[in-house]
Amino acid sequence: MDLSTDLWRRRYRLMCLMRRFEEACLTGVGSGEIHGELHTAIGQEAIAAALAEHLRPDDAVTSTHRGHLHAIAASVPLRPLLAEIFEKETGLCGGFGGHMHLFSPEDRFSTTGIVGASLPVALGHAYAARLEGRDAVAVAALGDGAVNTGGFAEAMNMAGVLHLGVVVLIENNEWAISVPFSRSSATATLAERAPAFGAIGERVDGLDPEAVSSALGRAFAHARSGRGPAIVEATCYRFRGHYEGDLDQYRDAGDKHDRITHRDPIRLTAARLVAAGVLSADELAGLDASAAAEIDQLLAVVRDDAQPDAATAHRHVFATGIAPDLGHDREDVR
Ligand SMILES: Cc1ncc(C[n+]2csc(CCOP(=O)(O)OP(=O)(O)O)c2C)c(N)n1
Repeated sequence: MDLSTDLWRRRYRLMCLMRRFEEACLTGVGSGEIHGELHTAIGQEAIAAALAEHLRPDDAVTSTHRGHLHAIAASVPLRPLLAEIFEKETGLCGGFGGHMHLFSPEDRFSTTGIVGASLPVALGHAYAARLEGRDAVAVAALGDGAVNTGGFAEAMNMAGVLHLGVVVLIENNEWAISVPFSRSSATATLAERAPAFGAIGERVDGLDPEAVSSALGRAFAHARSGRGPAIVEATCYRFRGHYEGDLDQYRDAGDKHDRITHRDPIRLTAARLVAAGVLSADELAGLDASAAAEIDQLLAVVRDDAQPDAATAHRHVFATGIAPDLGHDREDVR
């Protein structure tokens, strides 16, 4: 089989799988199985799918409150990932973290709900790789809002000073909750801030997996070769509200409808592949059907998993063995 056809097959299926995964999470919100604010990245699949193509097993990825797809890109196993989101004891963190707190040390993957806080953690990974003599890259995936935090500027400067192998993947979906990018950035793009930090930077169409993958290829090569940090700003649009339950009254309803209908990265990719004769509409439908079946099966398994025992609710609340005993002991605090 033609290599590029095979690449497109994998890429397209992964985008579909990511969409179906997020839809499974929506099901859990609707049924009341998932509690709290759930943030999906529906509409942003092309970016995470492209990221998956560049990661080596020893690379690290740090992400945000909108981190499901980055976890999939980082090869975090789907069963414990979905189980954590569904708050099950089979989850990555035993169901204690929930959807915003996904940690998989084996995959060097973590998220944080604190906006802007994923980048300093990526710096730690990159510095550790340097000390261990590995040419691993640390990716910090974050949103356009995170770029305006103080921690972002501090961490970027340090990455530049130390020439750390950090790739900053900014998903510019035009909104930070209800604040539009156009009213929160002093620069027309975020990529153009890169030189201030001794980094390279470029902006790409985040609806086009090929464009994102090419830009990431350049960024990874730069970071891996010890030349310092790289920024890729991928433009996109989130299809859902900021979180499930957000009334989303700050965005123009007509524009939103238009984007979802005409600027869906999965549909755009499918149309391009068919037009170029790379894959047929039937083949594409088959790839989506197989991704949907995989997620349906996974959802059924996870739904059957048990929730953590209520008696363990205080586990991980109090540190044991590392601090002076203050009298409020762990297992007996129930
Ligand atoms: C330090 C901090 N400030 C504020 C918040 C509240 N908050 C949660 S998400 C968010 C917006 C983030 O926007 P962006 O970085 O663009 O990511 P997106 O949600 O668009 O993916 C804010 C302000 C937070 N979690 N942490």
